[in-house]
Amino acid sequence: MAGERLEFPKGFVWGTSTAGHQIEGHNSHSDWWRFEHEGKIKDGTVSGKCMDYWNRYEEDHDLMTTLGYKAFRLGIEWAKIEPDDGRIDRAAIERYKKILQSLRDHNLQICLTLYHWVLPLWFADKGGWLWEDAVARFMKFTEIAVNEFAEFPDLWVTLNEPLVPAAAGYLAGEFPPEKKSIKFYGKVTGKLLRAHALNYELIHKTVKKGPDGNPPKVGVATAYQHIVPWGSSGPAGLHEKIMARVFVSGSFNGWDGAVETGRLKYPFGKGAVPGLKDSYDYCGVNYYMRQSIKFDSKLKDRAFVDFESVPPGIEKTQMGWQIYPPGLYHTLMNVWRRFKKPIYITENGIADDTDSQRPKYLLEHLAQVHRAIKDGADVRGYYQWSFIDNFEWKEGFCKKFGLVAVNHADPDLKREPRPSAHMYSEIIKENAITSEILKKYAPGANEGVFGSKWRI
Ligand code: IFM
Repeated sequence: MAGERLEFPKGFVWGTSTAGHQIEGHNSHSDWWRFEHEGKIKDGTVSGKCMDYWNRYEEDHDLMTTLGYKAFRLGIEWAKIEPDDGRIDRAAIERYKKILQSLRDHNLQICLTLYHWVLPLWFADKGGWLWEDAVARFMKFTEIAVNEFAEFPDLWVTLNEPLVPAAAGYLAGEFPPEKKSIKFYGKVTGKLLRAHALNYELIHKTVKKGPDGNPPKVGVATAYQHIVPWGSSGPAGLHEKIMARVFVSGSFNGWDGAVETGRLKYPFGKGAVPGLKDSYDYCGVNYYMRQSIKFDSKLKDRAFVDFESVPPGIEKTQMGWQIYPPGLYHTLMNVWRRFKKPIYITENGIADDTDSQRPKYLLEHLAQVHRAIKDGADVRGYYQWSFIDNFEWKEGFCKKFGLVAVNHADPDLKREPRPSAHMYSEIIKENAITSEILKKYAPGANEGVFGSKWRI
């Protein structure tokens, strides 16, 4: 075992990932802020001052550089920039510029997300994404943001996981605005596809050169689960196979298919969308889990499908998600075959308050990234979710995704790197997973990293 190494390509981008609402704090005037104050968060918390990144960004960037991290993904909050309809808060823009400049000063590459699920209250009250002016008004905001922040991003993410707010907010009724309608899901997704296409064009028109002197790199951070049928026998098994296909084609295949062809299909709409075809300069992959589609006769209102069950022998995270590293490999290979564009893993991580699973999770997933690169996929970078513990939407603060622990209840909000934060530093320094790193942090991962365990 000693002396083994999985070497990454020279110049591989090693970063961490976050989103505005989940770490900044001081976010009011938004649909999520209202939702939190209506008591809709499972652990009863509200985002409040959150991790106060808004004020402590210098300290956080210092810590990133001390740890040797090379890149950072962050988001901007529309509700901070346009808290009331048509009122632009200059101070918020200036603060974002300071944050971005500080990242530059720390020599950290910047990946900037324009939309990560949160809407200003005034916009939500007009109907959110269902409002007929939704796309036009979103574009007014992004025009300001793209002009103001043009010089900074190495990577632009127009939308984060667009199918999540569409499905959780308009189909499953779990996120604001808590609607339950396939028609709304389709309509909202169609609008998000249009919004992406328009932003792709806007960024290319506005920004001639990125920090590396080349044209800007624009994409979407897409959530891909590795979806498989559970494998029951008889009619239940047939239902599982059919539903697995339906989910794949109604979700990321539907989204990616629309970007590939430039055309919308049911349930997202129909016809061509100007500028949509081929509107990825890179593919952003967010991968966390496998989902096994299991027939359950009791779940009539969910098409008799149980998504949550975990097959025997598979470990799960504190979110209840299946840990399945080869799903990342298959996702990367599928995305590569489909688009033949550079790929960045814009998110991958685990909720684990004690850091007992994270080192192994991280090593085994990175080994699959390495495997995909070896098999020809042009994977250029990896952003671990998350740099620090974050406000995890409906779960509140109880789910800890951070490499760096922050206790929201601690008045000092002290930053304490978990062991995996140091392990990540060592991987970055080596630009490789080595048997020494593995032995030090997660000896149990040997078969899943250097062995054949996950070569499936
Ligand atoms: O915290 C989220 C993030 O906002 C989007 N992707 C998944 C993460 C973990 O659930």
